[in-house]
Amino acid sequence: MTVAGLAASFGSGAMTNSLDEIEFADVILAIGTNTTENHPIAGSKVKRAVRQLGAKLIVIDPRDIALTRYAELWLRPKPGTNVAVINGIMNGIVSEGLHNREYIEKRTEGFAALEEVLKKYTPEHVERISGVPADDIRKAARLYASGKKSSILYCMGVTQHSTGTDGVKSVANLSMLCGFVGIESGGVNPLRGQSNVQGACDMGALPATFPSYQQVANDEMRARFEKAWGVSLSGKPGLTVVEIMNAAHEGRIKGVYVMGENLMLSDPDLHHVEESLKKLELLVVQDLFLSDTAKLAHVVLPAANFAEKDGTFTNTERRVQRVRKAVEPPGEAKPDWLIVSELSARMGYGMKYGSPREIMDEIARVTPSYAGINYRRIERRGLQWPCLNAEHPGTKFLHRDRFTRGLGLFAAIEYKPSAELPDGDYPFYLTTGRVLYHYHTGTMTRLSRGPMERYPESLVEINPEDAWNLKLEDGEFVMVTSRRGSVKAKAWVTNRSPKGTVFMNFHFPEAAANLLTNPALDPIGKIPEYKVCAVKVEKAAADILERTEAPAKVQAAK
Ligand SMILES: Nc1nc2c(c(=O)[nH]1)N[C@H]1C(S)=C(S)[C@@H](COP(=O)(O)OP(=O)(O)OC[C@H]3O[C@@H](n4cnc5c(=O)[nH]c(N)nc54)[C@H](O)[C@@H]3O)O[C@H]1N2
Ligand SMILES: Nc1nc2c(c(=O)[nH]1)N[C@H]1C(S)=C(S)[C@@H](COP(=O)(O)OP(=O)(O)OC[C@H]3O[C@@H](n4cnc5c(=O)[nH]c(N)nc54)[C@H](O)[C@@H]3O)O[C@H]1N2
Ligand SMILES: [Mo]
Repeated sequence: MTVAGLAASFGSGAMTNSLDEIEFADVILAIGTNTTENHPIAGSKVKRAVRQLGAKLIVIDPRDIALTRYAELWLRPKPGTNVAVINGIMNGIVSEGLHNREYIEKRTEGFAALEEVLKKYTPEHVERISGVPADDIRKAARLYASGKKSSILYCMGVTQHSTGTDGVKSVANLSMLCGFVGIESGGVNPLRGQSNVQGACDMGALPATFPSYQQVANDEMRARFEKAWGVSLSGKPGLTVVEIMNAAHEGRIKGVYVMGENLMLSDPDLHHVEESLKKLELLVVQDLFLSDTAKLAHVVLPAANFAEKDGTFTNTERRVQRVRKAVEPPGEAKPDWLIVSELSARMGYGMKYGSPREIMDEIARVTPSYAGINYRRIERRGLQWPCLNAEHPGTKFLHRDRFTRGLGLFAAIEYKPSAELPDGDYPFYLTTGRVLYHYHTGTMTRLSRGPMERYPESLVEINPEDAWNLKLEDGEFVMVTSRRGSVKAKAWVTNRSPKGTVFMNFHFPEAAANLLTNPALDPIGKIPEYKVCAVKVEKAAADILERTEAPAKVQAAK
C-alpha cells in the first residue's frame, strides 16, 4: 500500500468497465499505456482479444512498445500531443458523420461547444502538431467508430503531463461521441498502477476528499464524518506531494510523515526534493526498508509488507479483494493500520480497532459505494463497487443508464504544448516510465535476483539515427542533462525510441531519471509532467571504477 504514491497516479478516476470485458471488445484503443510490460493481466486480455477473437487494436504511443506488434494501426505522436491527436480523431468522426447522434442527444450535454472547437483540428492540422500522418488519423477515426463495442485503455502516457486532465477529458469525449460509455466491453479504462491505489483513493487518501470522494470542503459531507468519528474536522483541502515539497522548501511546512513512498527517487526534480526534505524539522518515514527517503528521516517506523498482514486491496476494476497474512513480519515491523492506530492513541484519539475486519465494517458505514461490502461476502471472491447494500451484487460496468452527474458532459478542449519543449540547448525530448523487470524505485525488485539478472542497470533508450549522429554505440555511456540535473547511464540503441526522443526508467538511484524531470504540474490533477521535458545527450566516458561489460541483454518482452 503506497499511500502518497497515489497523488502521483491520481487524475485517473476508475475503470468504467471490467478486465474480462476487454476481451470482448471489437475495437481496443490503447493510448499512453505500455500494457504488456506494466499491466500484464490486462495486456494478455488485449493479446487474446486480437489474436483469438478478431478485435482490432489501435495503439497511440511515441514508443515502439510490444503492443504495436498486435496493432492494426499504430499512431506515433510526439510526446505531449495527445489532446491534438484525439481532437483530430474526433474531427474525423464528426466530419464523416460517424458519431452516435442518438446517444449524444439522450445521454450527454455540451456537444455543440465541442463540435465548434473540433472544427480546426482537421487531420492535416493535427499532423503538423503531432507528426501523425493525416490519413492515419482518418483511419483511426473510422476504425474506432466502426466498432459496436470499442474500449479505450489509457495510463500514465495520458495523465503525466501538465495537460493530463485535458487528456483524460479528451478520451472521455471520444468514447461518449460514439456512445461507448455505459455498455459492456466499451468505456474509458484507466489501468490503475499500484496494487491498492484504487482503494487508497476510494478511502480518501487524497488531499481534498473523504472516503467515496466526498469533498472535505463540503459542509454537509464533512458533517457526516464529524458525526461518525466524534471530532471536528478542517474544511480546508490539503496539498499534493509536489506542493508539499515546495511548501517545505519555503518553510511553510515543517513536518512530513511519509508512508510507503520513496520520494527521493519518485518525485520530479530530485535536487529540489532533497533540499526540501533536509529543511524539515521532523521527517517520519514508515517503510519496509531503509529507502533513500528513510535515510533522511528523523524517525523510521518499520512496516509489515502485503504478505505479512491482513486487509483488502481494491484492484483496477474496482474489485475489493481480501489479502491474507502468509508470514510473520520480521523484527519490530507492524502492519500500517496498527502503527497508525497506536500513534493516534498516543496523540489522544483512541482508534480501538481489534482487526482489519472491524476497519472494513467502519468503511462500509461511511463509504456509500462500499456499503454492502464486508469480509464475509468477499471471503472467496471480491466485489466490485458501487456495492450499495448487503444484497447488492456489485457493479460490473459504470454509467449503464445514467452518468453519476446525470448527463455525460463533453469538454471542449484546446491542445496546449508541454511546459518545456526541446530547443537549441536541450534538443531532445525525454520521456520516462517503467520496464517490465522493475517496480518503481526498486526498493523491492532490486533485492530480487531474477529481475536483477534480467535488467541489472538503467538504460537510456535512444534511436539509431540519433546514436549515429552522436557517434554512439550500443552499450556506451551517455550523459543526459536537463535544466535541473545530469545523469550518466548506458545507452540502448533501439528503434523503440523515435528519433529525437530518449526514454529513461526511474528504477535506479545511481541513474535517477527524476534528477532531470520537470516539476511542472497539471493545474487540476496536480500530477507532474514526468512524460515530457527537454534534455541534451552527450557521449560520456565510462568511469574506470564502473563496470564495463557489454550492455545488459534486455529481453524486451516482445
Ligand atoms: N513492471 C512494472 N509494472 C508496473 C509498474 C512498475 O513500476 N513496473 N508501476 C505500476 C504503476 S504505479 C503505474 S502508474 C503503471 C504505469 O503504467 P504505464 O502508464 O503503462 O507505464 P509508463 O511506462 O509510465 O508509460 C506509459 C506509456 O506512455 C507512453 N507515452 C509517453 N508519453 C506519451 C504521450 O505524450 N502520449 C502517449 N500517447 N503516450 C505517451 C510511453 O511510451 C509508455 O509506453 O504501471 C504499473 N505497473
Ligand atoms: N520519472 C518518473 N517518475 C515517476 C513516474 C514516472 O512515470 N516517471 N511515475 C509516478 C508514479 S505513477 C508512481 S505510482 C510513483 C511511485 O513512487 P513511489 O510510491 O515513491 O515508489 P515505490 O518504489 O513504489 O515506493 C513505495 C515505497 O513503499 C514501500 N512499501 C511497500 N509496501 C509497503 C507497505 O505495505 N507499507 C509501507 N509503509 N511501505 C511499503 C516500499 O519499500 C517503497 O519504499 O512514481 C512516480 N514517479
Ligand atoms: Mo502509479
